[in-house]
Amino acid sequence: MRITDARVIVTCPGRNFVTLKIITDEGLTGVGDATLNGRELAVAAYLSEHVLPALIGRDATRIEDTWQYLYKGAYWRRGPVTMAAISAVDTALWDILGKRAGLPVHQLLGGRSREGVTVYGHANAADVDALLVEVDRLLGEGYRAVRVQSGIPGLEKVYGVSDGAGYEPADSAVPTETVWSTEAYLDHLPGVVRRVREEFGPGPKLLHDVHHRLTPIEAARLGKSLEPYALTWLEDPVPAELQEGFRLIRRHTTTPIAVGEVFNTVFDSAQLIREQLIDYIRCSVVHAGGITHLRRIYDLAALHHVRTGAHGATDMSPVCMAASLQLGISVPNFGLQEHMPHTAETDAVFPHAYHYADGYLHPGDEPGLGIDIDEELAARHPYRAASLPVNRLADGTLHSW
Ligand code: CS2
Ligand code: MG
Repeated sequence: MRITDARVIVTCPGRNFVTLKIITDEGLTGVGDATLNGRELAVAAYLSEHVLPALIGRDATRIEDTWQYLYKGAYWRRGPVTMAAISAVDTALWDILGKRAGLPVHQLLGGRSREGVTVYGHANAADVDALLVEVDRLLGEGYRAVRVQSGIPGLEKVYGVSDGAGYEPADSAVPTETVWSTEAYLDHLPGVVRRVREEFGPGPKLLHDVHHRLTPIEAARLGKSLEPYALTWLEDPVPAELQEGFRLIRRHTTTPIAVGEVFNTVFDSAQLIREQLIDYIRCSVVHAGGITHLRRIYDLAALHHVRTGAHGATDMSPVCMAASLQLGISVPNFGLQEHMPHTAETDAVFPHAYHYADGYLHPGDEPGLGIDIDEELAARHPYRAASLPVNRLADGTLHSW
């Protein structure tokens, strides 16, 4: 089966998405997500200019060889743009393979290991009283796990807390600037989590996303202060370029740690996993080289007691979610899947089989990934420049956002 054509579709049904569609000589097509929030056009150009011309004529069933060809053949290996492009090709080829076999991709990966993919929802609010209402709403919708994010007194904007309908951090063409105070955050957050735990008891899985903003010793302090509330995970406590830095956190606290959403190859997390410095690996299909590479990361994690915690924000398309669920329903070391429901406008562009019910996402049993892109509808939503914010301390020092 030969690849005869491929096209990159950029659309913006409320936010930007980049989708690769691959067409074969047997009439089968496949889709892959190539969305990199704030850098969408970089990936679109990488695909159109440097990848697609080399795909035409290739055997569509040679998924591993194509992955190696695009990774090693690039010479300039790794990085978020390159790996998102490779992911899109890889994901689309798995989609095609499943369709050709008449099987859902999860069946090609070894089949179901669970009845559904347990998801966590987002409870975000400006203050803790409003946060309790949000947690209650999610628990009422059947979520067993809830990520809690709260405003911080004295800070105008805080990660994860929107000031209106919906939450989309890439809110302007030129990055908006936010001000951060680690002192105010560390003083306030433990009390927020305590209130949530007191209100809802030991049952719900509670998570919190630090979003890369602490030093290891600050993260150790926070982890220790949260131990009485038994978090399922503390996410991205510190920027993770220095993987051995997590040893310091581990020395001080038993609060479980999740990292990985900004990682794009196994090398970004290999030390963290091998030394069991983390408990959940959050890499995603779109950012970490597709199904082929992400399953390698997940397999390494499985050997070291590390579970999956796939990133699933709305700035990854439903195509990424569909692919993530194929892995999530089948891997032995599944942990949790993030679930930020897309808008109806987005879902209309990406008709899909997966669905939410009673705290689970179900991938369905459609051949391939069980999703497509409505190209005519996609064409009605032109790209809109949008960048992620930049974060500074009160004295102007640039800080992780
Ligand atoms: C966040 C993401 O969902 C999460 O865990 O860290 O929403 C992240 O802020 C966005 O993906 C950035 O584009
Ligand atoms: Mg996160």
